[in-house]
Amino acid sequence: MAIQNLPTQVFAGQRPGTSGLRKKVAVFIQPRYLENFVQALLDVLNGLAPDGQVGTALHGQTLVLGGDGRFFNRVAVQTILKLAAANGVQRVLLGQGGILSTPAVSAVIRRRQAFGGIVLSASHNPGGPDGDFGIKYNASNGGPANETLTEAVYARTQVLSQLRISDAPDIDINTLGSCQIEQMQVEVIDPVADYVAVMRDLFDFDMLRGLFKQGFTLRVDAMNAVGGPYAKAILEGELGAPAGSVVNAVPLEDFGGLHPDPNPVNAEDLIAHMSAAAAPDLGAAMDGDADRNMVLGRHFVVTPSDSLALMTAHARLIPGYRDGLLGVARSMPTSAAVDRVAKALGMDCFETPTGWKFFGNLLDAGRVTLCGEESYGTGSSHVREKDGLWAILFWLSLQGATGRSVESLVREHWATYGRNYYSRHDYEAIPTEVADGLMSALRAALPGLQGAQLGARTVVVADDFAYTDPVDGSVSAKQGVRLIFDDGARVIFRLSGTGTEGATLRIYLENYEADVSRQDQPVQAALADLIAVAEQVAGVRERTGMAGPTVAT
Ligand code: VG1
Ligand code: CO
Repeated sequence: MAIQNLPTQVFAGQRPGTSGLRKKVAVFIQPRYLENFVQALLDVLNGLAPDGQVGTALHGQTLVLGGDGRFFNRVAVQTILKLAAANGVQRVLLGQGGILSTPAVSAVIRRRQAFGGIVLSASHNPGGPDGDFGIKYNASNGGPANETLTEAVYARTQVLSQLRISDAPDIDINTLGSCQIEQMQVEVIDPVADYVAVMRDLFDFDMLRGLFKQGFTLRVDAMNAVGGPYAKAILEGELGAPAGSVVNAVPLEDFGGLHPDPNPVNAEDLIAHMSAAAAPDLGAAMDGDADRNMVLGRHFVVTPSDSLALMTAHARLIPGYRDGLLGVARSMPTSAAVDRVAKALGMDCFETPTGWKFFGNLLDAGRVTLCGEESYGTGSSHVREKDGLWAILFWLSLQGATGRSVESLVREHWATYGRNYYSRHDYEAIPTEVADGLMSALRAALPGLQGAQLGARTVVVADDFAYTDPVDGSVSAKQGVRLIFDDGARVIFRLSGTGTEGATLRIYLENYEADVSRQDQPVQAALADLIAVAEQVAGVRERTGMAGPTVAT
Protein backbone atom coordinates (compact mmCIF):
# COMPACT_ATOMS: atom_id res chain seq x y z
CA MET A 1 0.00 0.00 0.00
CA ALA A 2 1.37 3.40 -0.95
CA ILE A 3 0.11 6.89 -1.65
CA GLN A 4 0.67 7.95 -5.22
CA ASN A 5 0.85 11.37 -6.80
CA LEU A 6 -0.62 11.06 -10.28
CA PRO A 7 -0.70 13.76 -12.92
CA THR A 8 -4.17 14.64 -14.17
CA GLN A 9 -5.89 16.94 -16.63
CA VAL A 10 -8.75 19.33 -16.21
CA PHE A 11 -12.27 18.31 -17.25
CA ALA A 12 -14.59 21.11 -18.34
CA GLY A 13 -18.05 21.45 -16.80
CA GLN A 14 -17.54 20.05 -13.29
CA ARG A 15 -19.75 22.73 -11.77
CA PRO A 16 -22.36 21.43 -9.28
CA GLY A 17 -25.96 22.42 -10.06
CA THR A 18 -29.09 22.58 -7.89
CA SER A 19 -27.94 19.51 -5.98
CA GLY A 20 -24.40 18.35 -6.67
CA LEU A 21 -22.62 17.33 -9.87
CA ARG A 22 -24.85 15.22 -12.14
CA LYS A 23 -23.75 13.78 -15.45
CA LYS A 24 -24.41 10.79 -17.65
CA VAL A 25 -22.72 7.62 -16.42
CA ALA A 26 -20.71 7.66 -19.65
CA VAL A 27 -19.19 10.96 -18.53
CA PHE A 28 -18.53 9.86 -14.95
CA ILE A 29 -16.76 6.63 -15.91
CA GLN A 30 -14.12 8.41 -17.99
CA PRO A 31 -10.74 7.77 -16.38
CA ARG A 32 -10.04 10.36 -13.65
CA TYR A 33 -13.35 12.22 -14.06
CA LEU A 34 -14.68 11.24 -10.62
CA GLU A 35 -11.16 11.33 -9.20
CA ASN A 36 -10.66 14.94 -10.31
CA PHE A 37 -13.87 16.16 -8.75
CA VAL A 38 -13.25 14.37 -5.47
CA GLN A 39 -9.63 15.55 -5.33
CA ALA A 40 -10.84 19.13 -5.88
CA LEU A 41 -13.40 18.68 -3.12
CA LEU A 42 -10.83 17.25 -0.70
CA ASP A 43 -8.38 20.05 -1.54
CA VAL A 44 -11.02 22.67 -0.79
CA LEU A 45 -12.07 20.93 2.43
CA ASN A 46 -8.44 20.70 3.51
CA GLY A 47 -8.28 24.47 3.12
CA LEU A 48 -6.58 26.15 0.19
CA ALA A 49 -4.08 28.90 0.90
CA PRO A 50 -4.07 31.90 -1.51
CA ASP A 51 -1.02 30.38 -3.25
CA GLY A 52 -3.01 27.19 -3.93
CA GLN A 53 -1.16 25.15 -1.31
CA VAL A 54 -3.40 22.55 0.30
CA GLY A 55 -3.92 22.63 4.06
CA THR A 56 -4.64 19.89 6.56
CA ALA A 57 -8.15 20.65 7.83
CA LEU A 58 -9.35 17.09 7.11
CA HIS A 59 -6.59 15.49 9.14
CA GLY A 60 -8.06 13.71 12.14
CA GLN A 61 -11.59 14.13 10.77
CA THR A 62 -14.44 11.74 9.95
CA LEU A 63 -16.36 11.72 6.68
CA VAL A 64 -19.60 9.83 5.96
CA LEU A 65 -19.94 8.06 2.60
CA GLY A 66 -22.80 6.29 0.85
CA GLY A 67 -25.13 6.45 -2.08
CA ASP A 68 -28.39 5.35 -3.60
CA GLY A 69 -26.99 2.11 -5.02
CA ARG A 70 -27.32 3.06 -8.65
CA PHE A 71 -24.93 1.85 -11.36
CA PHE A 72 -21.31 2.94 -10.62
CA ASN A 73 -22.07 3.47 -6.89
CA ARG A 74 -19.87 0.57 -5.75
CA VAL A 75 -16.97 1.48 -8.03
CA ALA A 76 -17.14 5.13 -6.98
CA VAL A 77 -17.09 4.18 -3.29
CA GLN A 78 -13.78 2.31 -3.67
CA THR A 79 -12.20 5.20 -5.57
CA ILE A 80 -13.33 7.80 -3.06
CA LEU A 81 -12.01 5.74 -0.14
CA LYS A 82 -8.55 5.60 -1.75
CA LEU A 83 -8.56 9.35 -2.37
CA ALA A 84 -9.76 10.11 1.16
CA ALA A 85 -7.02 7.88 2.63
CA ALA A 86 -4.37 9.76 0.65
CA ASN A 87 -5.67 13.19 1.65
CA GLY A 88 -5.46 12.90 5.40
CA VAL A 89 -8.98 11.80 6.35
CA GLN A 90 -8.79 9.81 9.59
CA ARG A 91 -12.00 7.81 9.38
CA VAL A 92 -14.82 7.12 6.94
CA LEU A 93 -18.22 5.87 8.04
CA LEU A 94 -19.43 3.92 5.03
CA GLY A 95 -22.97 2.61 4.63
CA GLN A 96 -22.96 -1.17 4.20
CA GLY A 97 -22.85 -2.11 0.52
CA GLY A 98 -22.13 1.54 -0.23
CA ILE A 99 -25.76 2.33 0.60
CA LEU A 100 -27.04 5.41 2.44
CA SER A 101 -30.08 7.47 1.54
CA THR A 102 -29.62 11.23 1.38
CA PRO A 103 -31.54 11.88 4.63
CA ALA A 104 -29.63 9.03 6.29
CA VAL A 105 -26.28 10.63 5.37
CA SER A 106 -27.54 13.81 6.97
CA ALA A 107 -28.64 11.93 10.09
CA VAL A 108 -25.31 10.08 10.41
CA ILE A 109 -23.26 13.27 9.98
CA ARG A 110 -25.25 14.97 12.72
CA ARG A 111 -25.47 12.09 15.19
CA ARG A 112 -21.78 11.14 14.85
CA GLN A 113 -20.55 14.74 14.61
CA ALA A 114 -18.71 14.05 11.39
CA PHE A 115 -16.84 16.72 9.45
CA GLY A 116 -19.13 16.13 6.48
CA GLY A 117 -20.31 13.52 4.04
CA ILE A 118 -20.28 12.52 0.39
CA VAL A 119 -23.54 11.34 -1.18
CA LEU A 120 -23.41 9.36 -4.40
CA SER A 121 -26.69 9.95 -6.17
CA ALA A 122 -28.30 11.61 -9.13
CA SER A 123 -31.47 11.50 -7.05
CA HIS A 124 -34.59 11.62 -9.22
CA ASN A 125 -32.63 11.29 -12.48
CA PRO A 126 -32.80 7.95 -14.33
CA GLY A 127 -30.19 5.31 -13.40
CA GLY A 128 -28.42 2.36 -15.02
CA PRO A 129 -25.47 2.32 -17.44
CA ASP A 130 -27.29 4.68 -19.83
CA GLY A 131 -28.63 6.86 -17.03
CA ASP A 132 -27.11 9.43 -14.73
CA PHE A 133 -24.70 9.44 -11.82
CA GLY A 134 -24.09 12.18 -9.29
CA ILE A 135 -22.07 13.27 -6.30
CA LYS A 136 -22.68 15.93 -3.69
CA TYR A 137 -21.06 17.07 -0.49
CA ASN A 138 -22.84 17.73 2.79
CA ALA A 139 -21.25 19.84 5.49
CA SER A 140 -21.00 19.28 9.25
CA ASN A 141 -24.57 20.49 9.80
CA GLY A 142 -25.66 17.54 7.63
CA GLY A 143 -26.88 19.80 4.83
CA PRO A 144 -25.91 20.34 1.20
CA ALA A 145 -22.80 22.46 0.71
CA ASN A 146 -23.53 26.11 0.11
CA GLU A 147 -22.72 27.87 -3.16
CA THR A 148 -19.50 29.38 -1.82
CA LEU A 149 -18.13 25.89 -1.27
CA THR A 150 -19.43 24.37 -4.50
CA GLU A 151 -18.03 27.28 -6.50
CA ALA A 152 -14.65 26.85 -4.80
CA VAL A 153 -14.68 23.15 -5.71
CA TYR A 154 -15.55 23.98 -9.30
CA ALA A 155 -12.75 26.54 -9.48
CA ARG A 156 -10.34 23.93 -8.12
CA THR A 157 -11.41 21.35 -10.74
CA GLN A 158 -10.38 23.86 -13.39
CA VAL A 159 -6.77 24.16 -12.21
CA LEU A 160 -6.14 20.70 -10.78
CA SER A 161 -2.99 19.00 -12.03
CA GLN A 162 -2.39 16.21 -9.53
CA LEU A 163 -4.26 13.44 -7.73
CA ARG A 164 -3.25 11.94 -4.38
CA ILE A 165 -4.57 8.40 -4.22
CA SER A 166 -3.74 5.18 -2.44
CA ASP A 167 -2.95 2.10 -4.52
CA ALA A 168 -4.50 -0.15 -1.86
CA PRO A 169 -6.72 -3.01 -3.07
CA ASP A 170 -10.51 -2.68 -2.92
CA ILE A 171 -12.01 -3.37 0.50
CA ASP A 172 -15.03 -5.49 1.43
CA ILE A 173 -17.87 -2.99 1.69
CA ASN A 174 -20.55 -5.62 2.37
CA THR A 175 -19.53 -6.72 5.85
CA LEU A 176 -20.11 -4.61 8.95
CA GLY A 177 -16.88 -3.81 10.78
CA SER A 178 -13.61 -1.95 10.44
CA CYS A 179 -10.63 -2.06 8.15
CA GLN A 180 -7.74 0.19 7.24
CA ILE A 181 -6.58 1.93 4.06
CA GLU A 182 -3.20 3.57 4.61
CA GLN A 183 -3.67 5.43 7.93
CA MET A 184 -7.41 5.79 7.45
CA GLN A 185 -9.97 3.65 9.24
CA VAL A 186 -13.06 2.57 7.33
CA GLU A 187 -16.04 1.61 9.45
CA VAL A 188 -18.80 -0.15 7.53
CA ILE A 189 -22.01 0.82 9.34
CA ASP A 190 -25.62 -0.30 9.26
CA PRO A 191 -27.15 2.25 6.85
CA VAL A 192 -30.53 2.21 8.57
CA ALA A 193 -29.86 2.29 12.34
CA ASP A 194 -29.05 5.99 12.90
CA TYR A 195 -31.96 7.05 10.75
CA VAL A 196 -34.42 4.81 12.60
CA ALA A 197 -33.29 6.32 15.89
CA VAL A 198 -34.04 9.82 14.60
CA MET A 199 -37.53 8.79 13.46
CA ARG A 200 -38.25 7.12 16.81
CA ASP A 201 -37.55 10.43 18.56
CA LEU A 202 -40.03 12.34 16.39
CA PHE A 203 -43.00 10.04 15.98
CA ASP A 204 -45.18 8.01 18.34
CA PHE A 205 -44.22 4.50 17.22
CA ASP A 206 -46.61 2.91 19.77
CA MET A 207 -49.55 4.81 18.34
CA LEU A 208 -48.55 3.84 14.81
CA ARG A 209 -48.23 0.18 15.78
CA GLY A 210 -51.77 0.42 17.15
CA LEU A 211 -52.95 1.91 13.88
CA PHE A 212 -51.72 -1.10 11.90
CA LYS A 213 -53.17 -3.48 14.51
CA GLN A 214 -56.56 -1.91 13.82
CA GLY A 215 -56.16 -2.80 10.13
CA PHE A 216 -54.83 0.41 8.61
CA THR A 217 -53.46 -0.30 5.13
CA LEU A 218 -50.54 1.24 3.32
CA ARG A 219 -48.68 0.90 0.04
CA VAL A 220 -45.22 2.44 -0.24
CA ASP A 221 -43.46 2.16 -3.59
CA ALA A 222 -39.70 2.46 -3.12
CA MET A 223 -39.27 2.24 -6.90
CA ASN A 224 -36.31 -0.18 -6.59
CA ALA A 225 -34.28 2.66 -5.13
CA VAL A 226 -32.58 3.28 -1.80
CA GLY A 227 -35.71 4.05 0.24
CA GLY A 228 -36.68 0.36 0.29
CA PRO A 229 -34.50 -0.88 3.16
CA TYR A 230 -35.49 2.11 5.32
CA ALA A 231 -39.20 1.77 4.63
CA LYS A 232 -39.13 -1.98 5.22
CA ALA A 233 -37.21 -1.64 8.48
CA ILE A 234 -39.48 1.04 9.91
CA LEU A 235 -42.92 0.41 8.45
CA GLU A 236 -42.97 -3.36 8.32
CA GLY A 237 -40.25 -4.05 10.93
CA GLU A 238 -40.84 -1.53 13.72
CA LEU A 239 -44.47 -0.59 13.13
CA GLY A 240 -45.95 -3.91 12.06
CA ALA A 241 -47.41 -2.86 8.71
CA PRO A 242 -48.42 -6.05 6.85
CA ALA A 243 -45.57 -7.71 4.92
CA GLY A 244 -45.69 -6.48 1.35
CA SER A 245 -46.82 -2.97 2.30
CA VAL A 246 -43.51 -1.76 0.91
CA VAL A 247 -43.05 -2.76 -2.72
CA ASN A 248 -40.05 -2.52 -5.07
CA ALA A 249 -38.03 -2.47 -1.87
CA VAL A 250 -34.64 -3.77 -3.01
CA PRO A 251 -32.29 -1.10 -4.42
CA LEU A 252 -31.25 -2.10 -7.94
CA GLU A 253 -28.47 -0.59 -10.04
CA ASP A 254 -30.88 0.31 -12.84
CA PHE A 255 -33.94 0.77 -10.57
CA GLY A 256 -35.40 -2.25 -12.36
CA GLY A 257 -36.27 -0.02 -15.29
CA LEU A 258 -38.41 2.30 -13.17
CA HIS A 259 -37.79 6.02 -13.07
CA PRO A 260 -37.71 6.89 -9.37
CA ASP A 261 -38.89 10.46 -9.79
CA PRO A 262 -42.14 10.12 -7.91
CA ASN A 263 -44.96 11.89 -9.63
CA PRO A 264 -48.27 10.58 -10.94
CA VAL A 265 -46.69 9.86 -14.34
CA ASN A 266 -43.68 7.83 -13.21
CA ALA A 267 -45.45 6.11 -10.32
CA GLU A 268 -48.37 4.93 -12.43
CA ASP A 269 -48.53 1.53 -10.76
CA LEU A 270 -49.01 3.18 -7.37
CA ILE A 271 -51.64 5.50 -8.83
CA ALA A 272 -53.46 2.45 -10.21
CA HIS A 273 -53.45 0.77 -6.79
CA MET A 274 -54.64 3.93 -5.07
CA SER A 275 -57.45 4.35 -7.60
CA ALA A 276 -58.69 0.77 -7.26
CA ALA A 277 -61.84 -0.16 -5.35
CA ALA A 278 -59.83 -1.84 -2.59
CA ALA A 279 -57.21 0.92 -2.39
CA PRO A 280 -55.15 1.16 0.81
CA ASP A 281 -55.65 4.05 3.24
CA LEU A 282 -52.34 5.69 2.37
CA GLY A 283 -50.03 5.45 -0.62
CA ALA A 284 -46.58 6.92 -1.08
CA ALA A 285 -43.50 6.78 -3.27
CA MET A 286 -39.93 7.99 -2.88
CA ASP A 287 -37.21 8.96 -5.35
CA GLY A 288 -33.76 7.51 -6.08
CA ASP A 289 -32.11 8.76 -2.89
CA ALA A 290 -35.29 8.68 -0.76
CA ASP A 291 -35.43 12.39 0.00
CA ARG A 292 -38.58 13.01 -2.05
CA ASN A 293 -42.07 11.80 -1.29
CA MET A 294 -45.36 11.64 -3.09
CA VAL A 295 -48.35 11.10 -0.83
CA LEU A 296 -51.74 9.78 -1.88
CA GLY A 297 -54.95 8.97 -0.14
CA ARG A 298 -57.50 6.49 -1.35
CA HIS A 299 -58.55 7.85 -4.76
CA PHE A 300 -56.85 11.13 -3.97
CA VAL A 301 -53.51 12.77 -4.87
CA VAL A 302 -51.92 15.34 -2.55
CA THR A 303 -49.83 18.06 -4.20
CA PRO A 304 -46.47 18.64 -2.51
CA SER A 305 -47.31 22.28 -1.86
CA ASP A 306 -50.53 21.29 -0.10
CA SER A 307 -48.64 18.64 1.83
CA LEU A 308 -46.33 21.29 3.30
CA ALA A 309 -49.31 23.50 4.19
CA LEU A 310 -51.15 20.66 5.95
CA MET A 311 -48.05 19.54 7.81
CA THR A 312 -47.61 23.09 9.05
CA ALA A 313 -51.24 23.36 10.12
CA HIS A 314 -51.23 20.05 12.03
CA ALA A 315 -47.63 19.82 13.23
CA ARG A 316 -48.56 19.95 16.91
CA LEU A 317 -50.22 16.54 16.57
CA ILE A 318 -46.78 14.98 16.10
CA PRO A 319 -44.69 14.46 19.26
CA GLY A 320 -41.54 15.94 17.66
CA TYR A 321 -43.39 19.19 16.93
CA ARG A 322 -45.70 19.27 19.95
CA ASP A 323 -44.38 22.66 21.04
CA GLY A 324 -45.12 24.25 17.68
CA LEU A 325 -42.92 25.41 14.83
CA LEU A 326 -40.32 28.17 14.83
CA GLY A 327 -41.27 29.13 11.30
CA VAL A 328 -41.55 27.60 7.85
CA ALA A 329 -39.81 28.01 4.50
CA ARG A 330 -40.68 27.12 0.95
CA SER A 331 -38.87 27.44 -2.34
CA MET A 332 -40.07 30.33 -4.47
CA PRO A 333 -41.94 28.23 -7.08
CA THR A 334 -43.74 26.25 -4.35
CA SER A 335 -47.35 27.37 -3.96
CA ALA A 336 -48.29 29.97 -1.38
CA ALA A 337 -50.65 27.54 0.40
CA VAL A 338 -48.27 27.32 3.37
CA ASP A 339 -48.04 31.13 3.57
CA ARG A 340 -51.69 31.30 4.57
CA VAL A 341 -51.21 28.76 7.34
CA ALA A 342 -48.11 30.54 8.63
CA LYS A 343 -50.01 33.82 8.68
CA ALA A 344 -52.92 32.28 10.59
CA LEU A 345 -50.53 30.75 13.12
CA GLY A 346 -48.49 33.95 13.41
CA MET A 347 -45.19 32.46 12.29
CA ASP A 348 -42.56 33.52 9.75
CA CYS A 349 -42.66 32.06 6.27
CA PHE A 350 -39.50 32.39 4.17
CA GLU A 351 -39.29 32.18 0.39
CA THR A 352 -35.98 30.78 -0.88
CA PRO A 353 -34.53 29.84 -4.27
CA THR A 354 -34.99 26.27 -5.51
CA GLY A 355 -32.69 23.71 -3.87
CA TRP A 356 -32.47 22.40 -0.32
CA LYS A 357 -29.12 24.11 0.34
CA PHE A 358 -30.97 27.40 0.80
CA PHE A 359 -32.86 26.09 3.85
CA GLY A 360 -29.71 25.20 5.80
CA ASN A 361 -28.98 28.60 7.31
CA LEU A 362 -32.61 29.15 8.33
CA LEU A 363 -32.72 25.74 10.03
CA ASP A 364 -29.31 26.20 11.71
CA ALA A 365 -30.29 29.64 12.98
CA GLY A 366 -33.51 28.31 14.50
CA ARG A 367 -35.68 30.47 12.24
CA VAL A 368 -37.69 27.59 10.74
CA THR A 369 -38.71 24.03 11.63
CA LEU A 370 -40.42 22.81 8.44
CA CYS A 371 -39.35 23.33 4.82
CA GLY A 372 -40.76 22.24 1.51
CA GLU A 373 -40.53 22.36 -2.25
CA GLU A 374 -43.11 21.81 -4.96
CA SER A 375 -40.90 19.04 -6.36
CA TYR A 376 -42.17 16.43 -3.86
CA GLY A 377 -39.77 17.49 -1.13
CA THR A 378 -40.60 18.14 2.51
CA GLY A 379 -38.45 18.01 5.59
CA SER A 380 -37.75 19.49 8.99
CA SER A 381 -34.99 20.46 11.39
CA HIS A 382 -34.41 16.79 12.33
CA VAL A 383 -31.86 16.57 9.47
CA ARG A 384 -30.68 19.09 6.86
CA GLU A 385 -32.14 17.35 3.82
CA LYS A 386 -35.62 16.73 2.60
CA ASP A 387 -36.80 13.36 3.80
CA GLY A 388 -39.20 11.04 2.00
CA LEU A 389 -39.88 8.47 4.71
CA TRP A 390 -40.20 11.19 7.36
CA ALA A 391 -42.99 12.70 5.25
CA ILE A 392 -44.71 9.32 4.97
CA LEU A 393 -44.50 8.85 8.75
CA PHE A 394 -45.85 12.37 9.21
CA TRP A 395 -48.94 11.65 7.08
CA LEU A 396 -49.40 8.28 8.74
CA SER A 397 -49.31 10.02 12.11
CA LEU A 398 -51.80 12.67 11.00
CA GLN A 399 -54.22 9.94 10.10
CA GLY A 400 -53.55 8.08 13.33
CA ALA A 401 -54.02 11.19 15.44
CA THR A 402 -57.16 12.48 13.71
CA GLY A 403 -58.79 9.26 12.50
CA ARG A 404 -59.44 11.10 9.23
CA SER A 405 -58.69 10.09 5.66
CA VAL A 406 -56.14 11.92 3.52
CA GLU A 407 -58.88 13.29 1.31
CA SER A 408 -60.98 14.63 4.16
CA LEU A 409 -57.94 16.28 5.75
CA VAL A 410 -57.06 18.04 2.49
CA ARG A 411 -60.64 19.09 1.70
CA GLU A 412 -61.07 20.49 5.19
CA HIS A 413 -57.84 22.41 4.69
CA TRP A 414 -59.09 23.92 1.43
CA ALA A 415 -62.37 24.88 3.08
CA THR A 416 -60.46 26.70 5.82
CA TYR A 417 -57.63 28.31 3.86
CA GLY A 418 -58.74 28.12 0.22
CA ARG A 419 -57.19 25.98 -2.48
CA ASN A 420 -54.06 26.86 -4.42
CA TYR A 421 -54.53 25.12 -7.75
CA TYR A 422 -51.03 24.21 -8.81
CA SER A 423 -49.18 22.56 -11.67
CA ARG A 424 -45.65 22.35 -13.03
CA HIS A 425 -45.08 21.92 -16.75
CA ASP A 426 -41.67 20.56 -17.75
CA TYR A 427 -40.26 20.86 -21.26
CA GLU A 428 -37.34 18.44 -21.26
CA ALA A 429 -34.22 18.12 -23.42
CA ILE A 430 -34.58 21.49 -25.17
CA PRO A 431 -31.41 22.56 -26.99
CA THR A 432 -29.49 24.76 -24.53
CA GLU A 433 -29.37 27.76 -26.91
CA VAL A 434 -33.13 27.63 -27.38
CA ALA A 435 -33.77 27.51 -23.63
CA ASP A 436 -31.28 30.30 -22.94
CA GLY A 437 -32.83 32.38 -25.71
CA LEU A 438 -36.28 31.91 -24.26
CA MET A 439 -35.16 32.95 -20.79
CA SER A 440 -33.22 36.00 -22.06
CA ALA A 441 -36.22 37.13 -24.08
CA LEU A 442 -38.41 36.79 -20.98
CA ARG A 443 -35.93 38.77 -18.89
CA ALA A 444 -35.78 41.47 -21.53
CA ALA A 445 -39.59 41.65 -21.58
CA LEU A 446 -39.92 42.12 -17.81
CA PRO A 447 -40.02 45.94 -17.71
CA GLY A 448 -42.89 45.94 -20.25
CA LEU A 449 -44.80 43.25 -18.38
CA GLN A 450 -44.96 45.22 -15.16
CA GLY A 451 -48.54 46.49 -14.87
CA ALA A 452 -49.60 44.72 -18.08
CA GLN A 453 -53.08 43.33 -18.53
CA LEU A 454 -52.83 39.62 -19.44
CA GLY A 455 -56.18 37.93 -19.92
CA ALA A 456 -58.41 38.91 -17.03
CA ARG A 457 -55.53 39.78 -14.73
CA THR A 458 -53.04 42.57 -14.17
CA VAL A 459 -49.38 41.85 -13.52
CA VAL A 460 -48.32 43.37 -10.20
CA VAL A 461 -44.81 41.88 -10.04
CA ALA A 462 -42.65 41.01 -13.04
CA ASP A 463 -39.11 40.23 -11.94
CA ASP A 464 -36.25 37.78 -11.80
CA PHE A 465 -36.26 36.35 -8.29
CA ALA A 466 -33.23 37.25 -6.19
CA TYR A 467 -32.67 36.07 -2.64
CA THR A 468 -30.67 37.61 0.15
CA ASP A 469 -29.98 35.01 2.82
CA PRO A 470 -31.30 36.54 6.06
CA VAL A 471 -28.60 34.78 8.08
CA ASP A 472 -25.35 35.33 6.18
CA GLY A 473 -26.40 38.08 3.75
CA SER A 474 -25.28 36.15 0.66
CA VAL A 475 -27.18 37.02 -2.51
CA SER A 476 -28.40 34.54 -5.13
CA ALA A 477 -29.70 36.28 -8.24
CA LYS A 478 -31.49 35.09 -11.40
CA GLN A 479 -33.44 32.36 -9.62
CA GLY A 480 -36.51 32.42 -11.86
CA VAL A 481 -38.70 34.82 -13.81
CA ARG A 482 -41.90 35.60 -11.91
CA LEU A 483 -45.19 37.05 -12.99
CA ILE A 484 -47.43 37.69 -10.00
CA PHE A 485 -50.96 38.88 -10.69
CA ASP A 486 -53.37 41.12 -8.81
CA ASP A 487 -55.40 38.13 -7.55
CA GLY A 488 -52.31 36.28 -6.25
CA ALA A 489 -52.03 33.96 -9.28
CA ARG A 490 -48.45 33.28 -10.40
CA VAL A 491 -46.60 32.05 -13.46
CA ILE A 492 -42.91 31.27 -12.98
CA PHE A 493 -40.25 30.25 -15.47
CA ARG A 494 -36.88 28.74 -14.66
CA LEU A 495 -34.38 26.30 -16.08
CA SER A 496 -33.60 23.09 -14.23
CA GLY A 497 -30.20 22.76 -12.59
CA THR A 498 -30.28 18.96 -12.27
CA GLY A 499 -30.78 17.75 -15.84
CA THR A 500 -28.04 16.16 -17.91
CA GLU A 501 -29.48 16.42 -21.42
CA GLY A 502 -29.86 19.84 -23.03
CA ALA A 503 -32.00 22.11 -20.87
CA THR A 504 -35.28 21.57 -19.06
CA LEU A 505 -37.68 24.48 -18.85
CA ARG A 506 -40.01 24.44 -15.86
CA ILE A 507 -43.17 26.53 -15.88
CA TYR A 508 -44.94 26.76 -12.53
CA LEU A 509 -48.60 27.76 -12.51
CA GLU A 510 -50.68 28.71 -9.51
CA ASN A 511 -54.13 30.12 -8.96
CA TYR A 512 -55.93 30.67 -5.67
CA GLU A 513 -59.57 29.65 -5.16
CA ALA A 514 -61.34 30.53 -1.92
CA ASP A 515 -64.83 29.43 -3.00
CA VAL A 516 -65.45 25.85 -1.78
CA SER A 517 -67.95 25.21 -4.56
CA ARG A 518 -65.17 25.84 -7.09
CA GLN A 519 -62.46 23.77 -5.45
CA ASP A 520 -63.18 20.53 -7.28
CA GLN A 521 -62.19 21.36 -10.85
CA PRO A 522 -59.62 19.34 -12.80
CA VAL A 523 -56.31 21.11 -12.13
CA GLN A 524 -55.29 21.75 -15.74
CA ALA A 525 -58.74 23.18 -16.50
CA ALA A 526 -58.60 25.45 -13.46
CA LEU A 527 -55.24 26.75 -14.70
CA ALA A 528 -56.11 26.96 -18.40
CA ASP A 529 -56.10 30.75 -18.57
CA LEU A 530 -52.67 30.92 -16.88
CA ILE A 531 -51.33 28.24 -19.22
CA ALA A 532 -52.42 30.44 -22.12
CA VAL A 533 -50.76 33.48 -20.55
CA ALA A 534 -47.49 31.55 -20.12
CA GLU A 535 -47.56 30.62 -23.80
CA GLN A 536 -48.42 34.17 -24.84
CA VAL A 537 -45.53 35.61 -22.84
CA ALA A 538 -42.83 33.01 -23.55
CA GLY A 539 -43.74 31.55 -26.95
CA VAL A 540 -42.62 28.10 -25.80
CA ARG A 541 -44.28 26.24 -28.65
CA GLU A 542 -42.77 28.37 -31.33
CA ARG A 543 -39.32 28.46 -29.80
CA THR A 544 -39.07 24.76 -28.97
CA GLY A 545 -41.30 23.23 -31.61
CA MET A 546 -42.89 21.20 -28.81
CA ALA A 547 -46.67 20.96 -28.79
CA GLY A 548 -46.87 20.74 -25.02
CA PRO A 549 -44.94 19.85 -21.89
CA THR A 550 -43.08 16.52 -21.62
CA VAL A 551 -44.48 16.10 -18.13
CA ALA A 552 -47.20 18.02 -16.31
CA THR A 553 -47.46 17.35 -12.59
C1 VG1 B 1 -35.05 19.88 -8.88
C2 VG1 B 1 -36.22 20.44 -8.10
C3 VG1 B 1 -35.74 21.07 -6.80
C4 VG1 B 1 -34.94 20.04 -6.00
C5 VG1 B 1 -33.82 19.48 -6.86
C6 VG1 B 1 -33.07 18.37 -6.16
O1 VG1 B 1 -34.17 20.92 -9.23
O2 VG1 B 1 -36.92 21.38 -8.87
O3 VG1 B 1 -36.85 21.53 -6.08
O4 VG1 B 1 -34.40 20.62 -4.85
O5 VG1 B 1 -34.36 18.94 -8.08
O6 VG1 B 1 -33.92 17.34 -5.78
P1 VG1 B 1 -34.16 21.59 -10.69
O7 VG1 B 1 -33.01 22.55 -10.66
O8 VG1 B 1 -33.99 20.47 -11.67
O9 VG1 B 1 -35.48 22.25 -10.85
V1 VG1 B 1 -33.35 15.75 -5.84
O10 VG1 B 1 -34.39 14.85 -4.92
O11 VG1 B 1 -33.27 15.42 -7.43
O12 VG1 B 1 -31.82 15.93 -5.15
CO1 CO C 1 -33.72 13.09 -4.34
